[in-house]
Amino acid sequence: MRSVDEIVNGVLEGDTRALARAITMVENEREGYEQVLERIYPHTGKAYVVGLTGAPGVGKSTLVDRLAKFARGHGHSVGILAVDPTSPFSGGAILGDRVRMQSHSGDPGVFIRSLATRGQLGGLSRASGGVIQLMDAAGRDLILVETVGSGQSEVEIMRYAHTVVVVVIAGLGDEIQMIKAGILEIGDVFCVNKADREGSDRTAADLRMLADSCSKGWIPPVVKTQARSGEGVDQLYQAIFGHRQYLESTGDMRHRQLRSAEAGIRDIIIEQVVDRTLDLARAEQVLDELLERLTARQTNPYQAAKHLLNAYGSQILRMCEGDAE
Ligand SMILES: Nc1nc2c(ncn2[C@@H]2O[C@H](COP(=O)(O)OP(=O)(O)O)[C@@H](O)[C@H]2O)c(=O)[nH]1
Ligand SMILES: [Mg+2]
Repeated sequence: MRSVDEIVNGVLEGDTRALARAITMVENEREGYEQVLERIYPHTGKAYVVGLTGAPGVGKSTLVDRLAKFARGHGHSVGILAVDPTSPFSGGAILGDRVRMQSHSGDPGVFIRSLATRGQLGGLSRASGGVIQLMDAAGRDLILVETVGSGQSEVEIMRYAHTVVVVVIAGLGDEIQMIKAGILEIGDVFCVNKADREGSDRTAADLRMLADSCSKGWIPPVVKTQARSGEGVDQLYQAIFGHRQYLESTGDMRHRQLRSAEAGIRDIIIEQVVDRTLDLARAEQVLDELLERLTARQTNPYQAAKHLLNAYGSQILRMCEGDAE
């Protein structure tokens, strides 16, 4: 196995093989991955991170592919992360993404990776945050993150993005679904893809009204695209960079940076406290007993949670200190 030193140095030199190895370490939580992430962290914060989110099949991968081409045309290096929590391991969606992003094979300026499901709560978001940091430290100028799936994990991962693009198509009733899932609130740019479809103008007009009504400060632009032919992708690119300029000129960039920093801490606390507390309690059969008592209504969830935090809090703190060494 390669040493942490070699991998860290490789990533910082922009070596794509080292970057690929480091990402695999993070994805599989292989021994040393936390050290790698700790060591590269001081070298992050330079990349611009754009998240694209939306229902399966709306054309996110095709758009990402087009945006990457645009960015290459402007001389930027690109990292692409496709996150699909619904697709375990060799799932179809990610394979499809690979195919749709193949136009970059042979261009070392575009680095593509996908992440599939992770068992635990927050695991996918934490791994995504780590991968984004690795690509950033490896010198990628623009990082495009594609997420699909059910509301919560999308929202979590998008906290790592500077600009969030919400992609919809006409005729799915997507708008209503998104309002429900809270996706609409996180959009900085709305993209109505497959604008060749009937009803696209209407969908765009509806979104424009929504964007106008709920915005404070930045009014999210609505862009119509046809990713397959490439039509409108230049406008989408401009809308994304218009948002970037807005963030930079208003000081809102600082808020995005703080949001991303908080997301990083939160994901780790969830792992170290939530998962560890439950794992320890499970291992000592304390959890089973508590659950029995809960279902018998002999205790309540607040009492039970306090009991567990009391019982394992100091042990977990010692474990965290051990990790940090
Ligand atoms: N008609 C039409 N099809 C498109 C357009 N953009 C993408 N597609 C197709 O929609 C399908 C799903 O695209 P994909 O990028 O994989 O969607 P994702 O699941 O959101 O990543 C593919 O067959 C694309 O070729 C478009 O603008 N118009
Ligand atoms: Mg896709």
